[in-house]
Amino acid sequence: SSYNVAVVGATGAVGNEMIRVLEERNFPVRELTLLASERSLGIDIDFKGKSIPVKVLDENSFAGIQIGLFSAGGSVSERFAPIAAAAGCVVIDNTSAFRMAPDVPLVVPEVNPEAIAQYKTKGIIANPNCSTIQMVVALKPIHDVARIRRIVVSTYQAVSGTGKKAITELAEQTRALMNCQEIQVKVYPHQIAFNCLPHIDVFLDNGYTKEEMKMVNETKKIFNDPAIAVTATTVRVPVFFGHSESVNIETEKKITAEEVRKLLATAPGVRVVDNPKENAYPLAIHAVGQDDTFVGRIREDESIPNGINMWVVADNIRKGAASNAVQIAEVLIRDYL
Ligand code: A2P
Ligand code: 11C
Repeated sequence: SSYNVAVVGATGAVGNEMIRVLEERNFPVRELTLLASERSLGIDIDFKGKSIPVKVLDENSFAGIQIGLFSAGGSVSERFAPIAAAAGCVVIDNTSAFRMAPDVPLVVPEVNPEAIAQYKTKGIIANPNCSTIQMVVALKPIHDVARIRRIVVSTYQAVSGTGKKAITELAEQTRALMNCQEIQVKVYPHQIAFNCLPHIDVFLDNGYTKEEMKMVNETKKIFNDPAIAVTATTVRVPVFFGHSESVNIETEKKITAEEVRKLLATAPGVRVVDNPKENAYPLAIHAVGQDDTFVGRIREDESIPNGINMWVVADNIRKGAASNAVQIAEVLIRDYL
């Protein structure tokens, strides 16, 4: 059978990739509805050789639609996801609006596909934050055998995580600076070209950013392990696509670097690239366009008895957002619809 699917935020960085991933993975789409704001009226987007006009999202957009992939920002999801669910559409929401709601599953198919069953209560499944997704894909196999007690993560995140406007801002600032011209600073509070900003999303009262606390709270929920200790520093870097992460873990049981390498070599969704002598390690430029999470620089943390360091890279728009959402939809139709 095939399904009527809507993409909400179809003209955005993630929404557009959702359309590409549906096409590439040959998701059984009967009819594809593309939704955005009135700013996008008149835009057509190709899907499987057909040009589809973008429609304006409103309360009546979801009649007859079975699956809605949402990526138009938290406030749009807060308002429209319940409306879609009430119309019988299962919402797979890429925003942070519902991730921590106790009756909304937060799912990475390689890690906790069984959680999808919970979708029936609200009709909503949440897609985690991009920086969380790639970290848990890499850590799940280790957690299963050695039990991770604590994670210390620092991220190097691409501007595409902020959306289309930020991609333009990095390109324009780079061009301007290379031509000795004045730059415009609009999307971020500071220049992003040739710079690193230890600031992603808004600052909270505890001194952390919201992005950092997403990594803490979402990891506990996805692993269904409130005891796991997580601390994060999230940094925006002048990279267009692909988030990189330095991940340090402390495990209950000793696990060697060689054992981690072996474990990850057969883990779903993981590709080990770890041959430093040949300068082989995961790179953002190699992860772009891929759905795997790349892991390398695997080594024992010699400062503690049971510690591992690694470098984890993925395409934030694909595995971090669009591909993970479509993979959730694939499990949903296989096991539930
Ligand atoms: P539009 O292009 O019409 O503004 P990005 O994260 O790359 O900035 O993209 C955001 C996506 O969310 C775009 O497709 C954008 O559509 C859509 N969007 C933003 N606000 C709304 C809204 N109020 N209603 C519908 N779609 C929205
Ligand atoms: C970034 N992680 O790179 C953010 C983007 O909660 O879905 C995704 C925000 C989210 O800026």
